[in-house]
Amino acid sequence: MISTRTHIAGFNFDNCIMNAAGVYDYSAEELDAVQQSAAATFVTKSATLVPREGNPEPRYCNTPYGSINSMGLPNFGLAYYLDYVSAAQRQVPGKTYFVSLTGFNVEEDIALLRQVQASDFEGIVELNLSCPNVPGKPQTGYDFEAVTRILEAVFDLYRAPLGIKLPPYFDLVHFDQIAAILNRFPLAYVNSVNSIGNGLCVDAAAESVLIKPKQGFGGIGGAYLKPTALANVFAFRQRLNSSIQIIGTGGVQNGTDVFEHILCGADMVQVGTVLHQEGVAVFERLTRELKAVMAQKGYGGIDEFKGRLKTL
Ligand code: RRO
Repeated sequence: MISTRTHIAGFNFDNCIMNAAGVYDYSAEELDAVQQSAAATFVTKSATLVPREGNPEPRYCNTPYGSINSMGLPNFGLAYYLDYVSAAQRQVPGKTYFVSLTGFNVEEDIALLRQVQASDFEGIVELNLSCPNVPGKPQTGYDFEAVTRILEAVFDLYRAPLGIKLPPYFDLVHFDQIAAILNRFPLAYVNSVNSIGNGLCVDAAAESVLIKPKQGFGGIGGAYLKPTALANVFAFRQRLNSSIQIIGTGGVQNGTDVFEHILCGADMVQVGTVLHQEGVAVFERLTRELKAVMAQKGYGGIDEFKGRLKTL
């Protein structure tokens, strides 16, 4: 029997594939669909203190090699997602869910975490430090002093399982620097990577950008992202304390891509663009394809190859 079981922060999951924050997780209907699929579990859309409409449309576009988005954090507000998870916890006891949060400053991050603490939430918090699409606001994950300040404040308050979603890094020195900071904190996991921020996709026929916000600049997802995502997973696995797990996100289109993320060190793999394109049936396909790769290689579980990428 081939198993794709995994564990994050001491919680067990029957599968190692789930949605990435921001895809199929905006509304109760979308979250219901993920719950009814072969996905391990769900993470909610990154929630803010108050509901947000997000950026003007068109704000998402598929491209030949992936996608560009500038959603601008549309969400129903944290209370909505906590209510949804609370009901899910009652309906399926023993199952663990992720809630993604993002504040616009450290005070808001703390207020969001206090709201989580005041609820009956029993799952894992993912703090998004990497939204690339809020006009006028840089990605927190590129400001290492801000990351330090936020994590100091967060862990002064919050001791339940918490991971962070990071932007992609592109320089080995930056991996050294950010990993040294992260290793000071009791993080459950690091999720690498968010979309590549502020790419630009062009419609040559129309001589136009594809999306409306920010003059067409947006986060790049899909196949373009895989080498960068794998580099981030592998670089972090080499640098982070072994107690900090890794969720690999970026560029997954098939079971071999999931296998590659795990080989580089991912404990769980999230899918965004391909989920947006194919819908929740993609979880069954990816799981079947991953199992086929494992069967062909003679692996019975993901621990047999996790983090075992060979270098030359
Ligand atoms: O909502 C978005 O525009 C968005 C977010 Br919060 C994020 O973390 N990553 C992304 O590509 N888009």
